Parts: sequence; structure tokens; C-alpha cells
Amino acid sequence: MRQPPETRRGSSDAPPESAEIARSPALEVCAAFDQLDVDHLVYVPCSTARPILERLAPSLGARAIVASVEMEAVAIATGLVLAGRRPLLMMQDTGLGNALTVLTTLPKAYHVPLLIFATRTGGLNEINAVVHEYSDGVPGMLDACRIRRFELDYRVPLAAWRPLVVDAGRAAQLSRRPVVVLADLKAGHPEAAHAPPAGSGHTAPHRSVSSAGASDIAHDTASRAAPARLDSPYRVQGTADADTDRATRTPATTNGAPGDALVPLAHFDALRIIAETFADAPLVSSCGVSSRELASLGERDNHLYLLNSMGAVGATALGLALGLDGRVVVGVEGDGGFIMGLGTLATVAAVRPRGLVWIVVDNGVHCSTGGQPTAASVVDLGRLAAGAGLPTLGAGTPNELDAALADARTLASIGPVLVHVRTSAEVAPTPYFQPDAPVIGDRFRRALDRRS
Ligand SMILES: Cc1ncc(C[n+]2csc(CCOP(=O)(O)OP(=O)(O)O)c2C)c(N)n1
Repeated sequence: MRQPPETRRGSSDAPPESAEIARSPALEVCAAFDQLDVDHLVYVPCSTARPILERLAPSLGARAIVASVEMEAVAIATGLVLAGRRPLLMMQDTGLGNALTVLTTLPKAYHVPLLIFATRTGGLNEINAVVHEYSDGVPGMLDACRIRRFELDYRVPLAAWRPLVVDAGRAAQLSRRPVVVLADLKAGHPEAAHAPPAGSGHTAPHRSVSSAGASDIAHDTASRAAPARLDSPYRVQGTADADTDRATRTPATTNGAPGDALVPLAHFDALRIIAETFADAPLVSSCGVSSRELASLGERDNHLYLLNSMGAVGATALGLALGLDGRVVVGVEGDGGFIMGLGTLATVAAVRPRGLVWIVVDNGVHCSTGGQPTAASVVDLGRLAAGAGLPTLGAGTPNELDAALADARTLASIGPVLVHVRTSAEVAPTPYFQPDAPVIGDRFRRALDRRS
């Protein structure tokens, strides 16, 4: 049992000892993150995590990244770890469901250590009437996916919170797998029944969440100044023709060689040109046809072939670009995957990582699953990206692609670039491709090490 503050304080005038300040679950958890030397925070907010977020995020500055959805957060953090960083991932447990496919098929499958701190919903003091329907099943869901979990709630003595979170972080490192801490910060804690030190900016983590508290948070957010919106100074090539015949996928050319437009770019040729142009750059490719076609050109250590994790290419490449401090990183994915992870467009536009070249190879269909149409047969993805404020280059012929990739390399030194490549829907016959994910991950990490 901890001593009461009076008996531990040397004199009434002396500043409180650090051990005394760390007398709430939230502050114990923050102390653990300090001990683990966390260097990035990737998170989707939760109101009970607010005391932790308010302490961590300001100290990390631009290295605190708000993700649009939890699967994206997992992929960003995975990219950061592969780049040699020590990110912490925070989310509400309600978001674990959103993250589960990517969690299991990316960091778990590729043996990437990841510490996830998930705030518990449901249980004591829960005010959300529906969330029990989901949150009661969270531990079982993680168990079913064989993702290790640690649990923290009012039954765990306060003194055990910090070591337990540190243990979870070490377990992730030692096992080279994602590990989840499920922490109930709203259920009250008998040993933390006093407010944090005045002026610390923290609210009592054990208070139950009221609707008044919720509206405070909404107000705080609304009153914050909106970031300046940059108009894209760059051209949008080859993506502007809304009347393009989507059925035949005739590319809209603006700078191709004479006659270029008559020859639609084949999917395989697009990937070959991309691989040749960025021969030495770390490259993340999407599952299905893209990874298969790329690998058929010769497997490369600097290529991270995703074998599932549809929709996570942009986010993984974003994490890598952030972790590699502006080195050119290429993400290659299909239009279906891009649309699945569309929130990442907003995140990339907000975070603006230098070095990121995000290439959407748009064949208008889910080619890997038999050619079912994607929304890109109606929606112009290049315009979408340009609308988000990203420098966007379009291409629909080999010459246009060459030119766009050369420009993209230059522009990437300033910030992220999106290249929208329209191709035909045919794919090259490629051999079955099912390499071992941990081997791909290990090769990729070593390739990055060799270059750094
Ligand atoms: C979460 C998830 N949903 C569905 C799938 C099945 N799937 C694999 S590839 C693919 C289509 C990908 O389409 P696109 O991104 O356009 O790439 P393309 O196959 O055309 O190269 C789908 C739906 C999956 N792997 N993961």
C-alpha cells in the first residue's frame, strides 16, 4: 500500500517527488511510456485517454499522429517500426475490430513488434448504452487471433500499472509481435482518488465520463485554429477528363508522345516502370496482382510485398516515410485498395510527410478477385487526391508515367506526392506467389539498415 502524500513529502515547501506526481493510472502509464522511450504516438482519440494524450502529444509534437481509422494507425505504426522507430499506438478498444485484419496480417504476420494501448469501454461506469454489445467480446476476440493482451483495471494495484505496461512493451519487443494493453481508465481506482497536481493540465482519470465532459472535448476541438490549407501548386495531369470512356479505360493524355494515347498502359508495364525508376527505394506493394507482378520481375529486398492488409499500403508507406526522415518511400496500390483506405488520403494530406510517393495503379476494377468494378470507374481518384491538397500527377501512357515519376521524385523532397496511373485491366500471367511474410519483413528491414 502506498504511503499517504504527507508522510512521503520531505517538507511542506519541498516540490513533490516524481513518484508522488505519478499517482494516477494515467500518469503511471505515461511514466511507463517514458521508460520505454516511445518516440512516436499514433492514435485514434478516446475521451478516457485524454489525460494521457494531453501529456504525450505535446511533448512529441509532429511525432504525434492522429489516424483516421485504427487499421490505418496499425499500418502507420508498423511502417515506423520497420524504419527503426519506437511508436506507441493508442486507440479505444472499439477500434480493435477495425484494426484486426491489418493487425494480424501485417505486424503479426511479418513479426513486427508493436505496443498497443487500448482504452476499455463497457464495464463499470460506462455511459454508452450500446458499446457493451461489442466490448464484452474484445478479450475473446484478441485471444481468437492469438494476440497477447495485458489487462489493467481497478483490480490491479496502482503500483503495478507502470511495470505492467513496461512488461507489455518488452513482450512486444521480445516476441516481435503486436501486444495489446487493455486499460480501463474510467472505472475508478481506490488508490488514485485524488486529483493530479494543480496546473498539470490533467483531469482526474478516474472520474466517470459525463455528457458535459464530452461536450467540453467537442468545444476544445472546435475552438482550435484550423490548419492553413495549401492550394496545390502542381498540375493534375491526365486525370481531369471526366468524359473519359471508363469502359475502355482510354487514358487522357496531356504530354505523351504522338500516338501514345492509342496504346493504353498495361498494368504490368506500369509496375515495371515504377520498379525500374525507383530501383533502390523502399517500396510497399498491395496484395494480389500488384505484389505478384512486381515479384515476377525479380524479388527485391527493398520491396515489402503485402500479402493481405488491403487498404493499408498508403499508411504503411506513410509510417516508413516519417521514420526514414524524408527518404523517398514508394507505395503502390490498386484503386480498390486506395478506396478501402481512403481516410489515409486525409491523413497524408494533414501530416505531409516528405519523401512519400504514393502511386495508385488504377485499372478501374478489383482485378485480383476477378475484375469486379471499383468506384474508380465513376470517381476520379486523381481529382480526389488533388482536392485533398496533395500534389497530384496523372499518367496513362508509358511516357506520361516516366515523366510523372521523375517529377514525383523531385516533388517528394518537399512533401508527399500522389501519382494516379490509369492502366488497362489486363494482367500478366504470373506464377503463384506465397513467400513467407517474416522473411519478407526481415529482408526489408535489413535492406533499410544497409542504406541508413
Ligand atoms: C480486407 C480485405 N478485403 C477483401 C480482400 C480480397 N481482395 C484481395 S485483392 C482485392 C482487390 C484489390 O483491388 P485493387 O486494389 O483495385 O487492385 P487490383 O487487384 O485491381 O490490382 C480484394 C477485394 C482482402 N484481401 N482484404
